[in-house]
Amino acid sequence: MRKPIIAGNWKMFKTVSEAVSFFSEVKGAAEVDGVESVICAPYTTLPALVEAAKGTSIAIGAQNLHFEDNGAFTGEISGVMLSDLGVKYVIVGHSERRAYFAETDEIVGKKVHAAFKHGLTPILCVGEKLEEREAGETKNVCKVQTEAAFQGLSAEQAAQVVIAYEPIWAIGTGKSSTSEDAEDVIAYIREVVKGLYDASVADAVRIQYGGSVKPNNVREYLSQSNIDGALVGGASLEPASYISLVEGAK
Ligand code: G2H
Repeated sequence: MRKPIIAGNWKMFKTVSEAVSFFSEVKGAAEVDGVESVICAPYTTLPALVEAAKGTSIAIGAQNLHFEDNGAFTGEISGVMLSDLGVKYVIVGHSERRAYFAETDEIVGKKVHAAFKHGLTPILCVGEKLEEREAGETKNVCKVQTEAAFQGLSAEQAAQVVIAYEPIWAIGTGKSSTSEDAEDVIAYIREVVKGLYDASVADAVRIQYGGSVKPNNVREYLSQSNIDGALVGGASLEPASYISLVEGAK
């Protein structure tokens, strides 16, 4: 059985004091048996959050990493640095990074490898733009992105990847994919993983839905048999809302 995983993606929100105050409110309440709870926060808040999360079951994640370990890459942060902090997860290939920071499938693939090299679990984002959806290209886009990101991974690594299917037109827009549509695409992504490896890897991989997930729709998504969790932006920023999301994944 795959353990449901709720991951908050704070994007570029929260100072250190705001992050610490949030954590003190969700500690305990956002620790629910049988649900994995992850907070992917801005780099500046990670040391304080990792410290605050000690002794809790909430894991801390980053939202990006560079694929090299170190070097002349002004402003970048590497997997070595994240792992040294005690970070457990890292979001890779979020559509905002693909769109605003020119991340290609090739770069995303290198980042997935860098995450594993340093003991971090990647949350790999895939998903189609509105025009791709309208052109009937949704599944093909997800297939190409998934295959590129999994290239060169061992079966053992592949089974640990968390995939987040985020239709880009549903991100932060209040428009969410229906749970049936999301299930259809996510079941297809699982088939893609099966094609790359085998049924046991495909059965182990956890696939989240992301895009305007809220406390009032999280249960509906998670009731679908292939949807194993949610990657949540806006609704993960308030403590009460985050707690409801984790409870909703029970
Ligand atoms: C999609 C999601 C989190 P939101 O980016 O990754 O954001 O829940 O605000 O649509």
